[in-house]
Amino acid sequence: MMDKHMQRCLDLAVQGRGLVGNGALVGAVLVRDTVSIAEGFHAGFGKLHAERDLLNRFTGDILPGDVLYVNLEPCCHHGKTPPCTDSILQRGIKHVVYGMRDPDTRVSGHGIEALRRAGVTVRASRDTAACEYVNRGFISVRTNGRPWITLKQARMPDGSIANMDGSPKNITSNAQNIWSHYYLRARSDAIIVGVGTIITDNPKLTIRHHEGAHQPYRIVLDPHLRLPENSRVVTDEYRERTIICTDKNTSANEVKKNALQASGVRVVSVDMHRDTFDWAQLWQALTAPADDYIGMTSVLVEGGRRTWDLFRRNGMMDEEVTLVGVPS
Ligand code: AOF
Ligand code: ZN
Repeated sequence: MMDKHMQRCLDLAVQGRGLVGNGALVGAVLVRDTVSIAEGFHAGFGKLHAERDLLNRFTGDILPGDVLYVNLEPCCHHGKTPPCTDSILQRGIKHVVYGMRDPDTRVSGHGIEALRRAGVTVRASRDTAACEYVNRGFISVRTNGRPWITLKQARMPDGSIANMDGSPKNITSNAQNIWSHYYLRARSDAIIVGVGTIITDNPKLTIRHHEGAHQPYRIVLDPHLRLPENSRVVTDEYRERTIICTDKNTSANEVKKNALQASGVRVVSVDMHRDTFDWAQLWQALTAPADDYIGMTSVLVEGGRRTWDLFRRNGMMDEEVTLVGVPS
């Protein structure tokens, strides 16, 4: 069983999913005599960090026995906000329990050191694995320079995914769809598909069956800009969350590219090596914040077959989930 205060930090942290961009999901709880007396979380890119959010809301005095729980090591750098370690020390917090070290090289261990040097007792939680799992995307971007990648595939028990005439099969049941919206889409910042999937299925790629979830970015790998301009991902209410990745050197039609951009869709141009995007450029374009784009840390690759193969062949995956349909 997880420590209940660290569990609460994680429950608060995930409220930032889809809002923190390429940053960390962080929640904080202030505990007095085993009872939580204040909470905070990192609610969005550029917004207050969890510890400052908590200390802003809690206006009372800190007592010497109070313990601050936070699922990520408090930061000690000047980023978009000032260091959390400063606010912890200024308010006189004497005990901190942290869930995991911060993989960001500006922090990694220095936050813990800064607090200890100032006389704060700093203890690592025993729930590190759970904390790292919640921030697997953030860790991946900071340490591997790419998002956490989940491949999601659906197939029949015999391995087939299409009918004899090549048209897609309806494989998954309603229950499986609800499950994958909840456990896969709602836990990913983005869904990736190849343009072929858009042309044949015209999917929505939104999260349904899940009240209150964020809507993920929808990334279409489309080297030659073949995407139909009337597809759902470029016309629906979430089109500003659609990102089309094209070949930087393509002769594809500038008029179409401009029209897509004008409708709010983001078009990212990346070098290609034969039929493969330059991965480093692709991940940089997708994870790095730019202008009003906040980046991301996790992707769900939903197909089709060529796209799965591309990711597999290049070792671009961290986990693979297969839903197996029931023959009718
Ligand atoms: C914390 N508490 O709630 C978060 C932390 O550009 P900034 O200022 O948002 O800094 C981003 C870095 O700060 C991020 O890479 C991670 O190291 C840390 N995030 N730290 O103490 C928080 N979100
Ligand atoms: Zn901070």
